[in-house]
Amino acid sequence: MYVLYGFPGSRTTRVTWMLEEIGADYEFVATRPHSKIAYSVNPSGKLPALKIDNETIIDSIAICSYLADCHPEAGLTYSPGTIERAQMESWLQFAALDLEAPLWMFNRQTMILPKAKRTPAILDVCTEDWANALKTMAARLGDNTYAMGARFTVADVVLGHIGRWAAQIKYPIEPQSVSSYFDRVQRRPALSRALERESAAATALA
Ligand SMILES: N[C@@H](CCC(=O)N[C@@H](CS)C(=O)NCC(=O)O)C(=O)O
Repeated sequence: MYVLYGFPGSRTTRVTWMLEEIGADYEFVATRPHSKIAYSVNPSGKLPALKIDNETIIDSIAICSYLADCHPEAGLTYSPGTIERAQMESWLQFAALDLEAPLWMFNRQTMILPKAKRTPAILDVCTEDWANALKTMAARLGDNTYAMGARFTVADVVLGHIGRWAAQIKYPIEPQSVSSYFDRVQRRPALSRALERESAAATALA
């Protein structure tokens, strides 16, 4: 059985979403970043982390990819060495480096860091980088239903989660094709189940 250590409503949600997509049996241990429990699974104290027997995987995208690989019957990835796999990995890197990086920096600079550590001049750079990444995303998506075309994959879980995060902090989502794509992937029943599971676990944090 998988044991997910995570903070509800954070990057953890993309892993909970994946676990629901594959129909896995899992325990959800709700904890805060930098808690004693968080340090017991990740030397940085960051979350999420996934425990499988005595092994632990950290970094949400690595965890999601691993889960997709371990459950080929769910059809959420492609075999290593195929062009499709390389293209899907490219989407995952785009998600982490082009989309998530400016979003995370903006989020930290406006809501997380203490005021004395903030650098307001960086906000315009984040907003510009984010807007440019969304334009690139629109061009890459074209008329596709999902990142990889007609097939929903782990890339859509990660991208969809980033879209949800951006909407939560009211970051602009343009053009409309990207906004519609985010709406489409966020309608997955597995995401609703993941959010229910997280909100039930969140009560343990209160
Ligand atoms: N690359 C890691 C980043 C993990 C991360 O930064 N998680 C946040 C919660 S969403 C956290 O633990 N933040 C605490 C910190 O930045 O010190 C991943 O994708 O899992």
